Amino acid sequence: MRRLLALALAIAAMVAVRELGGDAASAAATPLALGFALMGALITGDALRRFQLPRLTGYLLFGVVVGPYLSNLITAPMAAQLQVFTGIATTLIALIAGLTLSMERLGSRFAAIVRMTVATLAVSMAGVGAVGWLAWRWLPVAPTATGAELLAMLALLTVVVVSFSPTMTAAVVADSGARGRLSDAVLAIVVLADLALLVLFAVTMQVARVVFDGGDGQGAEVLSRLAWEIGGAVAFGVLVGALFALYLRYIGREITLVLLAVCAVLSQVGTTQQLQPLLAAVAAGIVIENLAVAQGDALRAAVRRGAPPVLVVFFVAVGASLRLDAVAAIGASALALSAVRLGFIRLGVIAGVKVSGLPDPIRKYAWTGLISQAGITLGFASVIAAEFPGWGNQLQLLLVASIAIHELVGPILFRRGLTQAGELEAHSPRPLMVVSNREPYIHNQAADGGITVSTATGGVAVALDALMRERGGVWIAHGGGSADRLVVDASDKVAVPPENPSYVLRRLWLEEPVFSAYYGGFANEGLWPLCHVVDVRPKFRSEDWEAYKDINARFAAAIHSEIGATEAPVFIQDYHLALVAPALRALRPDTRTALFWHIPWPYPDRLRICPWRRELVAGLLANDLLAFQVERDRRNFLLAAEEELDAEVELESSRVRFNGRTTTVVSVPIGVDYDRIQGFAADPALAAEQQRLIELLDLRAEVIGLGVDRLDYTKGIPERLNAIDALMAQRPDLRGRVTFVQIGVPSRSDLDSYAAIETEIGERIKALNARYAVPGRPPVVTYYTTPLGAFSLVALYRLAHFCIVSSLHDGMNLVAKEFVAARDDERGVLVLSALAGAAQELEEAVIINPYDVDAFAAALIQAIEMTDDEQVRRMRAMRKVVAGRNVFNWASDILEGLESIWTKPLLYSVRGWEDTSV
Ligand code: GDG
Repeated sequence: MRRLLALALAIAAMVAVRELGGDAASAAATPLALGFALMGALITGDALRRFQLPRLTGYLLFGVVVGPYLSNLITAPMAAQLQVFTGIATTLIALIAGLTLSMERLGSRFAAIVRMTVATLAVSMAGVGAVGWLAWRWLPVAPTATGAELLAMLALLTVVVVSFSPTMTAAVVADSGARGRLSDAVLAIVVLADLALLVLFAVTMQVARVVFDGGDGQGAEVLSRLAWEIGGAVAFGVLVGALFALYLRYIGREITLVLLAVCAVLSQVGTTQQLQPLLAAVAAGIVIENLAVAQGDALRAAVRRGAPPVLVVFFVAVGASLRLDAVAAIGASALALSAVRLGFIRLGVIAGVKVSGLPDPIRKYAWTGLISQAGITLGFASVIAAEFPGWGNQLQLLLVASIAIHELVGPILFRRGLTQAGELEAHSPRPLMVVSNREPYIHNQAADGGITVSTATGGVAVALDALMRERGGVWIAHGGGSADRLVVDASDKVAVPPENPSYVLRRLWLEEPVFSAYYGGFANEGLWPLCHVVDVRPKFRSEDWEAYKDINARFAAAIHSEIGATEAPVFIQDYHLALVAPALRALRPDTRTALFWHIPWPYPDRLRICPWRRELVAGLLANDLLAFQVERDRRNFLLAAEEELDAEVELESSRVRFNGRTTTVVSVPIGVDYDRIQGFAADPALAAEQQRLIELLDLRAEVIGLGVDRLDYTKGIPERLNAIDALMAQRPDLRGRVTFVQIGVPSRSDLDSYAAIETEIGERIKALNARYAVPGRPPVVTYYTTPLGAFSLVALYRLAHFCIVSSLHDGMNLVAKEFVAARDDERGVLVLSALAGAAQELEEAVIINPYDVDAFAAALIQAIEMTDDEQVRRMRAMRKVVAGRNVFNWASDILEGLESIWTKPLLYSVRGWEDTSV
């Protein structure tokens, strides 16, 4: 019923529009008519999308079907206004085509793409021209023509028949969400080819004018007109583009509006001054794209906002102007022409790939992207018809009929080509290359001579392993296990996971003393304390720096040798590998890399401690995407890029331009594998494991507190012990009733600073236990330094009444999130340092300052005495955050961000968690 009512309303409105359009009030009716066309076309486009067809085919079909009725609906004054609108639309589309041609993105491939374009054009034009010559007398244009006249007509026919549609190509890519080399290359080829064809068309038109209108003594005039039409258009486009780029850079407001105004100017000035408006628009687009690189995000957002209605109207108009009657009248010739065109384009692509060396998907599928024809071809045809009414009209009819075929078939075939080349979103993601210092599987020699495999502990390694199992690919890491060499093949690879191999682990053998200088030295005695605000002096030694550079270069060489033809994106982990990207780029300029910096980034004054800070910042800027844990780190990095390198930083879009490259810098907080932890929590074996832990750790106390840390001076363990000391001093009634379990896994113990903290913690715990011992009751602190399995850890998290994370400075801190993920009973209190990244997200924790002993002790009391209701309220809120941003969201935000940097709008936004149900 409602649908019928809506239909009746729509019909009534259309009639009203028609009435309005008849009189002077037509100005109001035009937008209304436009609105109806928009709505109808959008619905048709959406319907076709369900059948895996491009939306724009829907708009076209809508235009074809409704076209004849539109001419009834739209009155003459309205049509004139719409003409202006479609003028702007066509120019915007040409401008968008120009915007796709980024020299930076195409980089080293640009020369290859130019060669490919030239070869494809040369072969297709030669082929179409030759067949046209042979078949001329059968073509319904001017069969009896001979000599110069025939040549001029043939030349025009060839240029127009071969021409392509950047708009349709770009629209299919955008509509299908395709990304990859094929879509990149096809877009560039189409734009470059059409630029060349626009010039050729202008030249050929001048020749035709001389031939048909008598060219005696007009040589100079012809040349000057040509220079004006082409040179003037390019110059005007470049000027407008440069002005707009300046506007973007220095003002940057209301960009969508200004963009449309720029298109109106290009279209109006172009038409009235006899400049080629489309050529000017493409030129402007190229200039804007390549001058305002850092403003790319804002620009793309503006295009995204402004383009859809314009595109819909454009395609409907094209659809409405399609002459199906022409197809019927001269269908055979048009079909033959299409077949010849397609055949030679395919040959051209084969030749192009030969001379350019572009990779496989391009050889196989590029031709599908070169079929569509639309605005530019129609434009050419109508110019010819207008200037040469006799044979020009005949030619136009023939061209329009074949355009109709290409317009309908092209997008469908291109979408299929993209699907088959694996560039559509629906396709399974591409293999991945993960690079980290530490390996996910370690083979060790057992005492009995056998070989054991252990997995790396820690949430990140587990999550990346899960990701690799799903996507496949190669993980490159240092082989540190005693039996690692025994299980690899001749190229140092082993398939993992051992029980069900699904990806490859490639091991690097990093020998002493270089390894220690790189790992223990530069990374852990230099960068680690540099990036954490703690009282440990960073040590920077030249020999460590040399080792660091050397080993980073070895990682890069391994990536280069492994990546082969896979074009896998490279995901680099952490501060050990800051210089991998520049070394890799020297070997392989167009690899896509992202680096995640797991620890904080120092503020500018602290960064200045590092003698090689500039090399570090520049090295990180060799990545396409650089991600930090929290906004504070991202900001500090952007400051460093500005202050140390004078790089161009666009704060809003987070893009940094340095050394001719652009890097997107984002903050993407890491999460935990929430579902896996939930799975452990629900496991029936959990109760037995808890019982085992109660006995192992002597957990008889009424209240259990918990801390789980690598023994690192950044984790604030002595400060935690200070607070427990203060608590026991202030509240003797709690002695013997509260036990605090500290799981402290030694790490980096061969460095002095770590050995010192281990000793200090051991002694402090002993002293505490002696001071507050209650005979017959459990100790104040139970200290356990053997690593536990992940399942045991979850069992322990669920035994605790509260968990303390008291880092002095921490990138994120996964323990805080793991504790929350494990508590589906919605009980337990998280006492969390404000200085850990996690505190920015887990606002409902009891937030402490580890340096403020008394307040810290008071927070412990608050945790111990917290009511059930309050525990539930806080835990619920925190669980929502942790569930909504799990480690897979983290990885896919980074990887999707990396893959879409060039092919999709650059607006990078981190997945929101607000709507997640827990
Ligand atoms: C860096 C940043 C950032 C600990 N003991 C055992 C065990 N663990 C696991 C925990 C947790 C991981 O180790 C420790 O992660 P953290 O985040 O707490 O700290 P870092 O090692 O310093 O990590 C840090 C992190 O990178 C990720 O980006 O959050 O800020 O410093 O997953 O569960 N795991 C097992 N047994 C143990 O005994 N199985």
